[in-house]
Amino acid sequence: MKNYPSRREFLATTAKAGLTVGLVGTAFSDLLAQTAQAVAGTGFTQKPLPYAYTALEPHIDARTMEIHYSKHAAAYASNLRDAAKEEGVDTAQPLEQVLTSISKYSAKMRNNGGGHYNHELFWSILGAPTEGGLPAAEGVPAVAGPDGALLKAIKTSFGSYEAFVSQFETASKTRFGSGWAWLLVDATGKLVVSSTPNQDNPLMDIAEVKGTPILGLDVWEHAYYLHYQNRRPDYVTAFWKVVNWKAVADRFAAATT
Ligand code: MN3
Repeated sequence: MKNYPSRREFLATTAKAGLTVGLVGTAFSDLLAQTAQAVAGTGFTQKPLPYAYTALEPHIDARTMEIHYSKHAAAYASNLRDAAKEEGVDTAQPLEQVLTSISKYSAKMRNNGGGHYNHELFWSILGAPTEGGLPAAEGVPAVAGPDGALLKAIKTSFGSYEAFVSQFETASKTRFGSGWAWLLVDATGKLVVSSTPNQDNPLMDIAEVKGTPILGLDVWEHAYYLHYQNRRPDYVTAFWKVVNWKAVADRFAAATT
């Protein structure tokens, strides 16, 4: 699990945080080590959704996307900033830094820090369906499946793409109550499927299976109930139609180089 920001990005971040003076006399490699968990540096505020609410139809409907992004996810971000204020957490650091030592923080930080991170990742790995739905121009086009180094790693870790899909679907369908299914890169660089309850995720020090998530599926009822009601398995199957595999491949590359 290696994720080092470039020196330029690192200096830009620290300068913004007013910490540049503090760098004097500290080895740059030590500072890099401190930020080694940063996965593209998730902030403490919501990024704009990278496509229209309608972009994922018919697989994920616009009303669900609107409520999910503008109400549920917005609340996690807002409550995370409240928790950061209450617990004296520097919001200029990547959120990943907090998540990797989440056992030291409150339940409010765990639930909302995880909630915000998980949704930011989720929006980023979705894209307009390759078949059906609206024209790709209205959203980031999804890719039919993984290729290149990611596909090779999936085959090495699971035997085949189909075996990976089956394992991921089982994790999604059998997660009791609310939670997430994940494809993650573990400490040895291997791809692993896991699931977590509530808003926990594999970055957290309390997670049973730890690593860097590169693909996640929200299986809370709020993510699918309007369109699929109790049929979580149908939502899980439809998910593959709207995965932006280019974004997953970028996360894989960042987690393994
Ligand atoms: Mn959700």
